[in-house]
Amino acid sequence: MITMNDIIREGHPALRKVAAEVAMPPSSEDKEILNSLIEYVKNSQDSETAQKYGLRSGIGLAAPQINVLKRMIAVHVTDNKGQLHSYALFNPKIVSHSVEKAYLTSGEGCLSVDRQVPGFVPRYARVTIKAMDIDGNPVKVRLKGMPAIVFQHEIDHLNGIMFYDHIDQGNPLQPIPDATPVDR
Ligand code: K2U
Ligand code: NI
Repeated sequence: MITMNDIIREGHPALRKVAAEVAMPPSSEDKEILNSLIEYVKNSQDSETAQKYGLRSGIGLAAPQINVLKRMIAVHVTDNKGQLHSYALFNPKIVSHSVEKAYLTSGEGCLSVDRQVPGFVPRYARVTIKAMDIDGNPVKVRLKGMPAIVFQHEIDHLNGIMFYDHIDQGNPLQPIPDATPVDR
């Protein structure tokens, strides 16, 4: 199982690289890696397991964060209507998005960043994602709110982008004009 020792931290060059597409159909090794990502996110949200293994709670994780430069992400997050969005995906791609922006009012964090970085992160309010599931079947999901934000944070990791790259350093806590605030 993945623990915090397996998660690389900012400064590690892999966090600034572009990850490679995963060949389809997925190999058993790639399926195991993807499974370990979703297992981490679920474990980290189980207080007993998180405490036992010292896991930092996460709602998403991308393969580059465990030094695997392949396009794989896991997301396990409940939206503000209480609907669970749980995905383990290969080669996710934002195929369309709203013009409208949104941002998490609490700002964002990252399992690979051991410090608070205050500031609002502009994201698309709604995204349509195409990807392959763990068995190599095509998936298409339309997301808004917190799940949309998490997917954008994780897909950024596949392109070597960190959440704070999007923050307006001149005025980090300036609410983003014409954007929808999203509460956790
Ligand atoms: O990719 C990661 O490092 C996991 C991130 C995911 C994230 C997505 C969107 C906005 C913030 C973070 C976090 O560490 S998960 C921790 C967390 C948990 C609940 C709400 C926000 C952040
Ligand atoms: Ni992150």
